[in-house]
Amino acid sequence: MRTSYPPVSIFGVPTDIGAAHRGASMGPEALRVARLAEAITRRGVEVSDLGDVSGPRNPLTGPVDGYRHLDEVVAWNQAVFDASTRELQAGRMPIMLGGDHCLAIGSIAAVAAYCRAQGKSLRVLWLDAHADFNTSDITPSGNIHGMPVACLCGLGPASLVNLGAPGPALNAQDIRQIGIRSVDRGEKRLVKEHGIDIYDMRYIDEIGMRRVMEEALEDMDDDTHLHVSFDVDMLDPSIAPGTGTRVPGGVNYREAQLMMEMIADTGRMGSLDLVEVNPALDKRNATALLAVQLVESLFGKSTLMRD
Ligand code: 5AB
Ligand code: MN
Ligand code: MN
Ligand code: MN
Repeated sequence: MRTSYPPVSIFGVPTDIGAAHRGASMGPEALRVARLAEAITRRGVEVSDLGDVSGPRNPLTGPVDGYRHLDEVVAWNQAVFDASTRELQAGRMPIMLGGDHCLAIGSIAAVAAYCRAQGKSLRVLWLDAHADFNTSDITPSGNIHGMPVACLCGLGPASLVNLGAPGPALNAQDIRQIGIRSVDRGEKRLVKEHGIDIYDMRYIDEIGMRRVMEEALEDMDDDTHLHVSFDVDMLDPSIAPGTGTRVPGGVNYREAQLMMEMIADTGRMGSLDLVEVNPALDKRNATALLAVQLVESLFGKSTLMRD
C-alpha cells in the first residue's frame, strides 16, 4: 500500500540528561550524518530540519529523592513539548531525534494534548528493550530515561506528569510495547498492575513478528493518531551497538524491517521519536545508519517490490 504522510519537521534533542552513559547528546548529529532527512525525502515526503531544541547542560550529579537531574529533565521536556505542539498544530509530523528516551515525556504529552483537542484517539507503539516504567521508589538507577512511560501514565513527579496539561497524558490501554526483554523487579509488578500490553521477546519468538504487529496495530481507525517511540536498544546489539543500555537477544534486522513496513502500511503514523543513539559507543556510525534505513521503511520503502 502506498501511504501518504504529512510534511515532516525534524528536531534534534541533543542531551543525555536522563541517562547514565554520556553520548546520546551526539545522537541527532549522527542521524543527520547518516542522511536521515534525505532518506525521508526519497519517499516523496516534504522535510524540514528545524535544528535543535535547547536545554540546560548535563550537571552530572547523582540522584536526589530517586531522580537524577529532574529540573534539567523538566526544562528539556518543556522545550520538546512546545516544539512538538507547534508542528502538530501546523499539520506537520514532528520527529524528535534523541537524545535519551526521557524526551518522550514531552513529545508524547504534546501528541496526547493535540489528540484530545482534535477528538482523535491515540495509539503509542513503544519499541524498546525496556518497559521504561520505573518510579522514584523502585528505580535501580534514578535515571529518568527509565521512567517516561510511568510519567505519561501519571506515576511520577508533578512537574513531569502535568507537563502539558494537568493529569496523566496516557491511558495504559493506549500503549503497546514491543521488543521488551529487560524489566526491573518493581517495574514488573507495576506494568502488570497497570495492564500495559507488552509483547516481549519470548512472545515474539513464539508467535512471530507478523502476528505481533497485527495485534499491536489492531483496532485503529481513521481517527487514530499513531505515535512511534523507537528506542534503538530494541534492536539486537550485534546490529545496533551504539546505545548505552544494550541487552542481548533483541529484534533482528528482518524482524525490524517487517515492523516498520507494517507500521507504514497503516498510513497512520503522525509522530516519531528516534532515541538513544549513542555515537560514542558505536562502530562507524552503524546504529544511526541502520536507524535511517528503518525510518525509510517507516515511510513506506519496501524490501520487496511492492511500491
Ligand atoms: B531506556 C533501567 N531499567 O531504569 C533503569 O534505554 C534501564 O530508555 C533503563 O529504555 C533504560 O535504569 C532506559 C535499568
Ligand atoms: Mn527506552
Ligand atoms: Mn531501552
Ligand atoms: Mn537506553
